Amino acid sequence: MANPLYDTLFGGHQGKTAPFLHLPDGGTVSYADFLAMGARIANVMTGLGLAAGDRVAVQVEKSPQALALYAACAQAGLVFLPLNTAYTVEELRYFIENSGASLIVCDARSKDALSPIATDLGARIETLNADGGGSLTDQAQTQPATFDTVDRTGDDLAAFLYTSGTTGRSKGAMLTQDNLLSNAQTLVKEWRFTSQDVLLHALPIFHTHGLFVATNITLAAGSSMIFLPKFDLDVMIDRMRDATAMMGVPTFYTRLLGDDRFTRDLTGHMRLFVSGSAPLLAETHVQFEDRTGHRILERYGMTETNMNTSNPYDGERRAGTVGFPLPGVELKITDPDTGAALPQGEIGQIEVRGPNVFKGYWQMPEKTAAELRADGFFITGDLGRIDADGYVHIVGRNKDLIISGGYNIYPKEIELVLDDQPGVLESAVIGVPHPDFGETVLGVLVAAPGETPDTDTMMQAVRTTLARFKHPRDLVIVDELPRNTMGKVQKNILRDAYKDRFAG
Ligand code: MLC
Ligand code: AMP
Repeated sequence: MANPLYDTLFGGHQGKTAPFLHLPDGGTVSYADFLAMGARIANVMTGLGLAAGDRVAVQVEKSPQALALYAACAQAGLVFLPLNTAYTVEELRYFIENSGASLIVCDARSKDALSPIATDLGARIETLNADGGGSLTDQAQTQPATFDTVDRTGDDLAAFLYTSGTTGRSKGAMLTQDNLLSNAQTLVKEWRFTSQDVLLHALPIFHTHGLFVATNITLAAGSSMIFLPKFDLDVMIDRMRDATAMMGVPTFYTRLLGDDRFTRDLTGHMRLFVSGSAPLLAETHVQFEDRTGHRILERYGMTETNMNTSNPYDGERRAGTVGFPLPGVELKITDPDTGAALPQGEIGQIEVRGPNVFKGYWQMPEKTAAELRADGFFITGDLGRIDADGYVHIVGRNKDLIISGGYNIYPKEIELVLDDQPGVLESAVIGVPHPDFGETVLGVLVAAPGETPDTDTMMQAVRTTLARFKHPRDLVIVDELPRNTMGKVQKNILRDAYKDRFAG
């Protein structure tokens, strides 16, 4: 027996003294030390009584120890459930309860707030702080640096990532070992990663991009990462000279381009710049090439599928497109009403099938059936077309979703909070263009008859309920919302009316 994910991504680096992580203070963490850290944490978790298949809910800052917790889960056969550090306690309660997590790992600052949830659920709670300290790593120190890897098959679950739904309820996307492994191995080949690469890593590690793309590729290639806690423009520019590749959301690229220190000279040695998670404006692609001589490689992925398409490493990286389906991934454009495949060139919904496609939503068979067809095709909710040369273009979304700085925001979730506020009859939350975040959130409200809702009170309610990145940047009060003959709010009319609200 074996454990394909652990054996392939981690186990092969046993005893290797080469660096895996380059830290902001100039220090490094070798592969061997990283694996030892993971094994010690795996010993702690099994000592707490966790067994294969149990979920570990994790809301911690980015640190080598946080990444070692991911390695530990893989080695012990536990399901890793990373959570955005911006989530409020109210948001976390749902994820923890829904997943039935056996262990919660959080920053010491959140322990008091999360302990009642752990008690209700009969879950353990341990801490891991931004500096790597905490009860989890304290216990790990006295544990053996080796751990007997738990047997798993490629079809066993490796991770849950929660993704919001159009009804406002989040769904736990179940990702198997094979989903993660197949994608990492494909991307290493497609993007030509080798052990010589050094990836500039400033993405969060609680989402697909920073964890399953950037980190898993590094592990699969045996390369190393400059592991930064977050995107900081000065640090990015400072460390660029030590890197060979960078991955980022479009905001990374627009911020870099906004700085005069970001030059052809600074980037001359770089091998690859990858963008994804949100649309990269063709204009940004062109400006980037003018400034640096590099063409950004844009790819397209999702929580449920990891990466689906990529522009070519060799060959034309076409601005405004997401390239071709990756090897092993089938992609078709279908009629949203009938599901029938559309002729080449027509716009329809994007469906994908392949070893990268998730197993379904945790304990939500109806939602799974609605999006994941019996024949294995997943309905992405994105609208696109394939041009005459085979490049996939994403032209819009068939789902009510805002993507701000690479974070997904489901309007329904915010509308539910706004509608609940005194003096509000109804609300519509829309995404409008924003120079830094690509899109940002605007709340449009209708007052109840004779009422004048207080927008400050409303923002206060939003703040206590929802993560900061979901907060509307502004609230506007209108007489009525535009509706079609079926009574459905026409958000396209609102988006058009407010498209210049945050113009740069
Ligand atoms: C931070 N803020 C945001 C925000 N990020 N608001 C809206 N959208 C965001 N994305 C808040 C901060 O809390 C802060 O609040 C204020 O906005 C300004 O913060 P900032 O300092 O300018 O932001 P910063 O911390 O620099 O973060 C911006 C960012 C970050 C773009 C660097 O959001 C980021 O790293 N995004 C990457 C997201 C990602 O990894 N997505 C991948 C998903 S996987 P205040 O209170 O100070 O005003 C996926 C699949 C795939 O989509 O295909 O990859
Ligand atoms: P998430 O569920 O957070 O992983 O977000 C996935 C969504 O991000 C996709 O369904 C797309 O709408 C969007 N997305 C990811 N990459 C791109 C891209 N390169 N261009 C446009 N949209 C993208």
